[in-house]
Formats: sequence, structure tokens, C-alpha cells
Amino acid sequence: MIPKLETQTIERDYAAAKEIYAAYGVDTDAALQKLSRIHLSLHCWQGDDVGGFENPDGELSGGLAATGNYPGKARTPDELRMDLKKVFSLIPGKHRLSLHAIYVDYPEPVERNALETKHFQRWIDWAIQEGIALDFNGTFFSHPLAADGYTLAHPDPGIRRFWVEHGIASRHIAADMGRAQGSPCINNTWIPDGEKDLPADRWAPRQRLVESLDAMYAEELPAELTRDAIESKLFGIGSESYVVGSLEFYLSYAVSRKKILTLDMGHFHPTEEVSDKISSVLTFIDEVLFHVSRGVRWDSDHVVTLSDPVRAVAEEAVRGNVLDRVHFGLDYFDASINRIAAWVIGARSLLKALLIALVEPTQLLKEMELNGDRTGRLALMEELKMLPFAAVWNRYCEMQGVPVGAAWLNEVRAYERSILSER
Ligand code: RNT
Ligand code: ZN
Repeated sequence: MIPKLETQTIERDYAAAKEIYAAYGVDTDAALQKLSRIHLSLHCWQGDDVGGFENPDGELSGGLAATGNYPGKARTPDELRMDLKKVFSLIPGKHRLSLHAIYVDYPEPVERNALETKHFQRWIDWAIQEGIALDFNGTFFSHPLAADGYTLAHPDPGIRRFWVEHGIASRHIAADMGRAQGSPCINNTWIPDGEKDLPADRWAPRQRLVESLDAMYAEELPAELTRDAIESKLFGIGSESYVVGSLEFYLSYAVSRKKILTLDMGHFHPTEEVSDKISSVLTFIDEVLFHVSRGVRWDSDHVVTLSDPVRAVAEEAVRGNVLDRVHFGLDYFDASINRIAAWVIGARSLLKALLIALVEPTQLLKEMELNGDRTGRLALMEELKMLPFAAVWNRYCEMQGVPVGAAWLNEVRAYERSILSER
């Protein structure tokens, strides 16, 4: 058993931390207020290794791979919802759920281009009951018509049409979710289209993708119900030489068509700083959606940790004062550890990164910079890494009624014993 901290200890440590931060001009109470207004979008697909419920024998495709066979994965929508309820109870604050179209919950099979809101009604009812807002993703992989690696950019007009129809169906479902929950449902689109080996024609697929996207987005839907996001990628398994939807492609599309750009942290060269892209792209587009992920050597979708790249993303969003223009979604799938724990670790790590950014004396750093004091800037940045943000975090968890420190693990272990091991 992980020992629990006494409330008294939490309060005492918080009071001390608050004083230390106040000396730097930082109001920790205000920071916690701000943190409580950030709603992460948890990805439903960590719960079952991106399997979904469309087809029990469906194979994961599009170059995505979940490795591991940890017991207890969710086999039905009810099991997934039960797992998610546990997960939400262990993460401080109010958060959202991002659904993929293959998580359809309906007694009869439905083709992807015929999906309607009613096929997700159980999710919608559950979300409203739990007070959780939903986001959505069309699923352009794990399907026979995506088997040769192309969807919206496919050379066959019939196959392209099928995927355009799926995209349109997804937008309508997202709009209905937005209406039901009173908060816009972000509808993200990622497609696997690309080439394993050197293509002779890099132009035609991109031309087709523009046409497909324009057809998909032809109908204007109210921004208070849903927003469209498009997700770029550098390369994938099976698309090592060419990805139709590259960053430059989607960034240009987002600027010209006023769409949200999705930046997945696993979709760039490992030496690139994804955080650096925020100030560049938000100069020209209104909003970005982050797929916070952790690539290990490649887009491996490891569980998010409190890493420097994640901290840098949080810092940029806070320093740039753009928390209302950056949406934080999670995107990883690890089948080798307890899946509930995987969700909790990733979500809590991202929230910790946001908290650390929110208690940074940014003003002080910016002043030093303006005065040309680069020595002071570096010295202070290093010392700030040792400030007692853990005490502030613990207090936040206590306030939000979720386990403090590693004590959440006790609950995951109990859930594993009583529920997961019976599956
Ligand atoms: C794939 C993209 C995409 C998927 C999910 C399941 O590389 O990151 O976001 O991971 O849609
Ligand atoms: Zn992603």
C-alpha cells in the first residue's frame, strides 16, 4: 500500500510553498483556479489498444501498433465506460473524452459512411450523466477500404467518396454532441495516406486530398457546436517515404480554410521542439489541438510523462497567454501496463506540467530578457526547477477530491483485483 498524506501535512506544506512563490510574485491560489479551468480531452482508445467495437475481429491498421498483452482490456462499451469512470475519479479537475468512430455503440453493424448520432447515443447519454463533454474523431483506418494505405487521397473516386461521406457523418455526429453538451465538440481528422517507398507523383494525392477535404467541409456548421481539426504527420509505418497530409500541407489548409491544426507530439522529427510551433502557427490560425504523446525513437505512442518536451508545451501555452486557443488532447496506447494506470499517469503528468507553468514567475524572466540579462534568465530558470510545486499539486488534488501523490495506485490495484482480473 502507498501511504496516504495527512490533510494537515498537505495544508502545512502548501502554506509554506505559497509563501515561497509569493516572494517571486506568484499567486498559487490563482494558479490553481486557472488550472481547474483547463479541460484535457482523454482519448478513449487507451482502454482497448485502439480496437473499438465496430468489429470484434477488426485489425488495427494505418501503421498504428499497440504492443503488449496486459490483462483486463475493455471488451465492450460498458466495460470501457466503467474503466473511464474510474480514471476520471483519479484525475483532478473536470475533463473531456475523445471518442473515435470505431467506438460505435449500437446493436447492429453500421458502415462508416452511414454512421449517425443515434449510433453514439449511449455515449452521449452517459457523458451527460457524468458531466463529461465529448470530442470526436472519424476513423480512417482499420477498414477494408483503407487496406492499401489510402483514404481521402485514394485514386479511386468511389473509395474517396466513401471516406468523404464518413468525414461528413463524423462532423454531423460531432455537431449533435456539441449541441447536447453545450460545448463545441472538436472533430479531429487523421488519415494514414502515404507511400512506403519513393512515389513518382507527390502532387496528385495532395490535390485529391484538398478536394476531398473541401467536399467534407462544404457544409458550414456552427462553431458553437463543432470545430474541425486536421492532424499532420511526418512519416508512419508503411508511409516512410511520403505522407500526403504533411505539416506544410495541413498548416496551409488550416490557414486558408480556417481550421484547427492538430499537433501530435509524436509526428515530428525527434530533435524538433513541438512547443516552438505554438507561437508560429497561432500567429496565423485561431486554435491548435495538441495530441500530447511520447514518442520513443519513433511515433511509438508511449504513455505521457512529465518530460521536458511536455513541460515546454505547457510553458508556451501559459507564457503566450493562449490557454483558450490550445486544446489539450492525449494520444497514446500502451498495452503492456495496466491501462487504467496508463491513462491516469499521462493525464496527471500533463496537468503537473501545466501547473508548473502556471506558477512560473514569467514576468520576472521576461524582464530579465528585455534587459539583456541572459545570465539571470538562465540562472533563474534553473533554480525555478527546485521550487516546491509538488506541495501545490498535492493541495490541488486534495481540493479536487482525488488521491494525493501516488495513493491513486492503491485504487487502481483494487480495481484490477476486483474488476480487470475477472475479464
Ligand atoms: C496516428 C495519429 C492519430 C491516432 C489516433 C488513434 O499517428 O496520431 O491521432 O493515434 O487517431
Ligand atoms: Zn494523434
